[in-house]
Amino acid sequence: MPSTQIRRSPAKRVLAFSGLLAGAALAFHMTEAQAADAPAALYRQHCATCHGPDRLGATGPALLPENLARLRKDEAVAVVRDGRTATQMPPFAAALAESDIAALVSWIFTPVVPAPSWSEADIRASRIAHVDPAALPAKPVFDADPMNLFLVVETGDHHVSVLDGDKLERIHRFQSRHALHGGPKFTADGRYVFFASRDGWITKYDLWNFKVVTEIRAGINTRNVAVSPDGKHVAVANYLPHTLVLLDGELNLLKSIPVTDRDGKGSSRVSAVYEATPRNSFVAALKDVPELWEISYDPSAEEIPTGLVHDYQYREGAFVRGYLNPRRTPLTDPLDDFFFTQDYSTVLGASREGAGQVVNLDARRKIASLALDGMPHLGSGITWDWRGRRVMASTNLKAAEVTVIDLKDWSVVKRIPTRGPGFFLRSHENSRYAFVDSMMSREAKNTLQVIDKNTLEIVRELKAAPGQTLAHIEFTRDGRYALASLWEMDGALIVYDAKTLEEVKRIPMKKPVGKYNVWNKITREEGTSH
Ligand code: DHE
Repeated sequence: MPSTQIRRSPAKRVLAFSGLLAGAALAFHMTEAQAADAPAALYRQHCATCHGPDRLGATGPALLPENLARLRKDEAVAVVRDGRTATQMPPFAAALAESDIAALVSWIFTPVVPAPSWSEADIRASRIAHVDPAALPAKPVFDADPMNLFLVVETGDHHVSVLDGDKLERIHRFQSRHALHGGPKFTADGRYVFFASRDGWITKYDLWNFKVVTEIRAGINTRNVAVSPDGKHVAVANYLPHTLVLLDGELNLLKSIPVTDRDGKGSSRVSAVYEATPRNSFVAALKDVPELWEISYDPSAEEIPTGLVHDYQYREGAFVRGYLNPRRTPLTDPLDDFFFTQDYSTVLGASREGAGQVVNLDARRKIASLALDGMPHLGSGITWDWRGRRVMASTNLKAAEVTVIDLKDWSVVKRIPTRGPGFFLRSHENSRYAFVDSMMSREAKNTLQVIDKNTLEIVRELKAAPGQTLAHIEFTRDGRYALASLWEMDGALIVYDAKTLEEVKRIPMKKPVGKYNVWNKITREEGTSH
């Protein structure tokens, strides 16, 4: 409190006695006040754009003690100084003195006062109904095949483009919330799509009428959203507050579940939540507690003992309805992300610090370890049949390789060396190729590598200009074309013929981070993320 300091300080008394010294005393106090405010000023100058003016997160995560629980201060200093692998956090060593970095880090570990919160009342109050869905026609307002549309998330100017996947032309473009992250999620009929922004906004969009229907802010810092195929249940994974939020299809709050461990003590961020159609459930990985949660959205779900819901002590005879209540599976390490086998019985999970884990959702226990270290990006994993075996493959954000794993015995079939660590791996059932980027490598981020899914060898490289980023592929519905992102402010979608691998056309876009084909998503095509 600078004003309190001024009242108490000896220099203030000097100021009262001598008008001559007043200027100097004032100058002294200004400096003192400025010193107290220095980390905040540094934050405003260097960090606020990505982490939010109030430290509540934007494109970057929230910088609050609650969010930094798993990070030591010396590690935080290193992150600010050297940047962070696998994120967009740049190094500040050239811009900030070591003492400034230390002051900044100490400051972000101090609580924001008053503590930020996002209550059920806040969630409810944030809901905006833009249009009455019943008043909109239940058929597309355009001629293109509604099942072969692409949505392209352009974070350059926070817009979403809609492409006709047959003509490969843009048919609509609309403004989105700031910094959408994760894949948008479609209802099974392809009409509605749900987006999540990093700052907690969930948007329901009517793709047949090109209209934002409803929005709600489900959290302060959000990871992703999952939606049941009928569009009646929506789950939101939050980093801040530590909640998993359940909404109905009109984005009314059903329940905000505080995410704590079984004895209710340790609380946790939610790493990610995904929908598991054959199980009528959402499955969520927790970042700070070694548990995997499964939450049924089937109103007739069988009862479960409360011991599996929240109490550490199993209380015999105490049951709750399974509907919208988490069932816990204890793990050896918390998970940062995971991948479902095609039948959704099993989860392959990865954690930044520990080894990979294979978890059976019915047995509700870990059944094997995975020989995966570094940071596999399992949410981007794909599967295909390889020599009579079903395999899955994943990039690794810390290692220059694609790892191919046998889904029967969890062994590593092959480690395919790539130009650099990559984010996204993509294919299509009708394509013999899988495309992988190296976007975490400064030198190779302009290169897409093409893997032959039969020989497991790299067979081709597709390059943008040096310094540019080329990443994230999605195929057309029939697998004939592969669309890649030239990830620049004046960027483009580059359309490749998926057989000849020749460039077919470019569609200008503003930093198109991701693109999503309606058919591939709703049919859970084996070559794309779900
Ligand atoms: Fe993502 C999806 C986690 C940084 C672009 N990212 C996901 C998903 C997870 C995840 C769990 C799956 C959610 C879903 O689709 O429902 N991402 C993380 C991280 O932990 C990480 C490394 C750190 C962080 O900042 O959160 C991270 N991600 C990034 C980026 O820096 C990227 C490249 C740019 C950006 O816009 O933030 C980025 N992530 C994406 C994209 C998807 C995604 C484009 C959707 C992929 C898809 O095709 O489904």
